[in-house]
Amino acid sequence: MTSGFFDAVAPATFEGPDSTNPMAFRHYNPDEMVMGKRMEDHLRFAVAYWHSFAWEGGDPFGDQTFIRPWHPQDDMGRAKMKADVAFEMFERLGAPYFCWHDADVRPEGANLSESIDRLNEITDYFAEKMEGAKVGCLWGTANMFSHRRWMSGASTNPDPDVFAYAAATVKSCMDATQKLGGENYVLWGGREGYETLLNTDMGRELDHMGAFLNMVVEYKHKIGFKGQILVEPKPQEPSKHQYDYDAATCIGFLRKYGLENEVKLNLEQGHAILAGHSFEHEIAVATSEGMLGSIDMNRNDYQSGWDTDQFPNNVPEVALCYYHILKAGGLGLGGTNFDAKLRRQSLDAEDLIAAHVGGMDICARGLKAAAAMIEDGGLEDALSERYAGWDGAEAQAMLKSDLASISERVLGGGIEPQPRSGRQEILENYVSRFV
Ligand code: XLS
Ligand code: NI
Ligand code: NI
Repeated sequence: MTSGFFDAVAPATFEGPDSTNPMAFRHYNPDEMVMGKRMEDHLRFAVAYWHSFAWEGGDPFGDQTFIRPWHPQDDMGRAKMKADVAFEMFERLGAPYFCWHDADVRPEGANLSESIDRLNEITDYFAEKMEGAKVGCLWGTANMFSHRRWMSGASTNPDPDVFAYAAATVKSCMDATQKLGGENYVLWGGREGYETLLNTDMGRELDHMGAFLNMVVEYKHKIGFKGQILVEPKPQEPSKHQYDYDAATCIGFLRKYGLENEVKLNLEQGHAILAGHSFEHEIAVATSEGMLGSIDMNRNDYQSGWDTDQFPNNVPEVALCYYHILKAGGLGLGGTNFDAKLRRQSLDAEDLIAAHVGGMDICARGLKAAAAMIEDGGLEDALSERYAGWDGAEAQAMLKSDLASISERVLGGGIEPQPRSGRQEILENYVSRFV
């Protein structure tokens, strides 16, 4: 028996590029082979439990707009009803994965022990539903930013009791992620930062965050968790400044605390925009360091200055992201998570399905375009040609040389560099042929 929530919505199926059915996939065809691999296995889509089922449609100027049968979310019975609906949606979409925080799957308990009991109870319920279903857990995480106890940070809190509470919370969420066969565990530090430097000892807080992450890695090995540990950069919001500012900052942090071989990055388009980057840039930074873990493929509005978490709708942008991902060998254990929410006026069950169908389709189209560019090889050829000078033995030797000898060679040999075109417009025109 189903919950009935989606009864009025037809199941999403693949109908091909010419379909005019708004609820059908035109590009996402899970079994279609792209560069020798099933499309589903490239994209590894995940639904975010928090935005799709727990978020109630509030914004800073108004509260709840969504009225769902599982509201208010303060009761375990209704948490199970929410899970029933969530798993129905995963199946309808053919979504291979979902992601969750402790706070969106269970109501907060009177104390940590009750909160953990509830987390265990609801994730046991998930585990039952996952038996025989095709959906898996891409990642789990702890919400250490909503409750007032986290207002001054979790691992970076000036109060050691909050650090301890955070450690116990993350342990419980890692245990639950492992129980669900999760392929990754994510840490996003929305309150790991500051509101004002007047009350903040930044060096000390960073040391605490580094120590905390080392404990997470130690615990991963202790319990034999086979997944990846990922941190998710975001420069600000909700804090004025967050320490995990962007991919480059996170990589520096991981190296400083000896975690560069243990922790990778979960990158999000909206966070890239807030940091003044493109998503493509963040992905290129991570792949150039071998540290791409997974992606949150939700976009920001370019004007609002908030993390608006909209479903992706821009094929050229998405295509270039997958281009870098494919070039780096794919998402591996990571996936494409829609950390995306409906607009608060999109009230209907149909809106929820349509949003995911559209997002999945845009990504599929982007992936196909990216694969076509890789197979054609035009961009790679242009790169090889641009850097060809470095293939020579003399150029390579120079990298191990020193300023004085190089200077001698330049002055003695009369080296006179001749500028060459970067051919940007030609390359942009090339990309337009595929997207
Ligand atoms: C918030 C983050 C969050 C993480 C998981 O901006 O994107 O949703 O992905 O805590
Ligand atoms: Ni976000
Ligand atoms: Ni995210």
